[in-house]
Amino acid sequence: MQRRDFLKYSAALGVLSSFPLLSGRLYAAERPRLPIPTLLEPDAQSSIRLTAQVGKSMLAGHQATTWGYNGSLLGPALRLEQGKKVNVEIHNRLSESTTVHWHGLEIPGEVDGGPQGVIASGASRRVSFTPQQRAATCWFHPHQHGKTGHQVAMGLAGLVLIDDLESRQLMLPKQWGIDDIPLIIQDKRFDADGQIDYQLDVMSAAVGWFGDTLLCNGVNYPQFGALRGWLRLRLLNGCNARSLELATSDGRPMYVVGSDGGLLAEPVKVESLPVLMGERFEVLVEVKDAKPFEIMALPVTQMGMQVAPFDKPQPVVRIQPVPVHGSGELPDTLAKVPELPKLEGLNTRWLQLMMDPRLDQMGMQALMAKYGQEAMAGMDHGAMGHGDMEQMKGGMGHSAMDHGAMGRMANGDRKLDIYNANKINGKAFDMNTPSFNVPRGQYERWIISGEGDMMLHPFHIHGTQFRILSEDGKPPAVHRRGWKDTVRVEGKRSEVLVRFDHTAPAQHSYMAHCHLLEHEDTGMMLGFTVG
Ligand SMILES: [Cu+2]
Repeated sequence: MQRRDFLKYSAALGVLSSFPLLSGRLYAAERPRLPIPTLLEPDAQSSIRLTAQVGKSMLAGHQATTWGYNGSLLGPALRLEQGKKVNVEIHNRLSESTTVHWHGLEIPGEVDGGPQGVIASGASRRVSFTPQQRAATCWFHPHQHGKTGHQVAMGLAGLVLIDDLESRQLMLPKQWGIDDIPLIIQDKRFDADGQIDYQLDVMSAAVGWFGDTLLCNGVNYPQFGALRGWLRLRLLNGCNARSLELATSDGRPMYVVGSDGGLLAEPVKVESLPVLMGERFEVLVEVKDAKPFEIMALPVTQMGMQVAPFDKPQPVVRIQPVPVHGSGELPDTLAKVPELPKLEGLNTRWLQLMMDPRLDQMGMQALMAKYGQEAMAGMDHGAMGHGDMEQMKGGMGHSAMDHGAMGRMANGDRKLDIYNANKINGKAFDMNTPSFNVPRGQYERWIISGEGDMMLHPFHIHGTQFRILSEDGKPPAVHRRGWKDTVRVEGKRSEVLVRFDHTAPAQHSYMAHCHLLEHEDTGMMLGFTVG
């Protein structure tokens, strides 16, 4: 099935095409249009059908084999209603097992789609749930242990939009594909044949799999025809390992109205917006005049992520105003976000993220060997943990960085098992052994520590929308104080206030893990039960 079969172009382009004289001038002919994922709502039987399948997509000028839901790349946007039950029938037409995890949804462990919710090749699974949480932009993606990074890289990801009464009453832009648009941002790398070039190896297990091409809704640097007025962008960082920092090309501000789990109390104006892997933010930008602008991804100081072309700002999408006025507004107030409860006396859990020091060192050496010093750009200032920068530079010299040296290291006293080299509290992920049980309905304070390495670990917890108490040793930014399911951990400690309102048995435990997918796939994950 071709991508056009399920990714329909924006209706705003229909508006534009009624101005034929303008459209030729306004649209750069060579720039592809931003595909908008089809909205998929439950049918009369409250059912939605999702099929994970293989297809072909034009990516970076080549026909590449890609995977998608109900199409060849990415998937539809499911629109669900708070309090309304949905039955999702998931068919797996891939040649390998997969799972479908509902990232950000507060639903029972049985239907959460973690690594235990396996759907064999050719098989199907039906899950039913009723979202009770507030309006939010969530997403769904595979969670097949050891394969998540590959399956996401191949294209499996889709959005879940939850609506509620409060959100419907706001004057926010809400015409899908016209003034309410998703931007699913992902980087990819291609081999000489134009195929997606994925590896899970020492380098990617340490720093993550990253690419040299930025895609927005599956297309490199597309353009979108926007009404004059407020434009709502539902941003998803769908990259395996790359954190993003987004800004407009002309410096116009963005107003953050929502984070992972719902709307903020009021809009927060930002000049640029860091978005971690797995995170979503909803922002409004004002499209006032006829001047086009870009949403840009600025360089970030994350190991490996300043390799060219990401040493310079990269365009994500071009926003081209069309001569029609929009009707959405930026409200002064958005949603009720409750005050934090009293924190004294809460049960506290400690989650220490750990990387095998040999993986840390070998991964960075592999990165330097492949990309040179530029891969380390921005990383010189802080301590680098086990693989201290000066020691590494001194120790490697000029000639030690060949594969022989790597091989000798790998065959040292114990062979490094990369699939179990990342850990939490000293243990790599074990699907059969939940790490602890959390009483249902009770607040807990979880401290997630990244002390010991300087890697970025966006830490995600299933089954809950939490509140960030402190983030990497600092108070959270204002726009990160609402509902979240992912928190930044980068060398220091982060504290979150969690509560689980549904149960998760040992056979379908909830996961807590790093959302750098190659860290997750190589062990930086634990399962826990709620009951
Ligand atoms: Cu990590």
